[in-house]
Amino acid sequence: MTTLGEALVVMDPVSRGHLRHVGGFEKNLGGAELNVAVGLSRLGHRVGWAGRLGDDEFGKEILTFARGEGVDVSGAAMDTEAPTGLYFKEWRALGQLRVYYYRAGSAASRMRFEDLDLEHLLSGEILHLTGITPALSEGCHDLVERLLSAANERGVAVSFDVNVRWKLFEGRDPRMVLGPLAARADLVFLSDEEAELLFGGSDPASIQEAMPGTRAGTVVVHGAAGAFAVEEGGVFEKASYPVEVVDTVGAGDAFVAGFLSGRLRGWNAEECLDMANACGACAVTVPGDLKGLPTTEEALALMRGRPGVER
Ligand code: KDG
Repeated sequence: MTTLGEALVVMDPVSRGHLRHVGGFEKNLGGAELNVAVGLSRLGHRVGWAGRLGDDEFGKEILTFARGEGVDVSGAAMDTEAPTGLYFKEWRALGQLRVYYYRAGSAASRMRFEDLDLEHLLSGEILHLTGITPALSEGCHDLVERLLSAANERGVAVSFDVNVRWKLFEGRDPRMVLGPLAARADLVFLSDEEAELLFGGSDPASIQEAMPGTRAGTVVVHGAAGAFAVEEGGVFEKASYPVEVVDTVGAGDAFVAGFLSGRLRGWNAEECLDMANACGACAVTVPGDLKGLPTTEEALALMRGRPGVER
């Protein structure tokens, strides 16, 4: 399967508090779609990530890292005129997280539909996109619309994680941009708040009511307590795994990777949700957006109640 989106350098502060008081940062990598690709690769799947990176040190770092993780990056382009995007995290009092993006005008924001290798992108069973890409620029919005059409026409299933990033919308209404895109995906992932925003409720009944107006065969809503999936066959629910939370950023991507992994293995909705919850739980126990993404063995150990010491 394939994904497309912006990969970023992530600057994780070494201490909590306002960034003006923080003395140093740990350089990590992230970007929702890259996180999903790495997650799927660690779970043993063949996966490609496509995007546009600056032809700079950070772009080269991302490529090398993704290759090392076993992700096919042949769909990645390098831009000599625009940089790789980055963002800073700030952990405020009471664990409140703020992010500061430095990605306006980034290489990824200059992606265009005309430059895509459609054969490559649509060669898998599933194409995974998120609501971050259309928020990057008009060109990226156009790209996602046309890529969705191409996938729909060719019968490639589209997985769409709504992933609202308010700071990227700058006064535009995310509902107007993301609602029509989500309605054309086959599999839609939303957090509780995103379900409220797009479907008018985060309970199964609200989703069931709204689904006939969309193409989606499966809608998955996830929150801290657990997740449910709505399909033609009914509503399936799974509680999340209680773990020690260190960093929640990237948990949604780990969840998506787990669910898609289940799908690719031909599992039913309950089994997919279980895998998704296990992957999300593993991810939040490690700092960084993608460092805690588990292998199949790690996820299964949690699902079977056997995480522990290995000697
Ligand atoms: O889901 C985690 C992502 O949000 C993070 O890795 C960075 O893609 C990112 C974004 O746009 O915030």
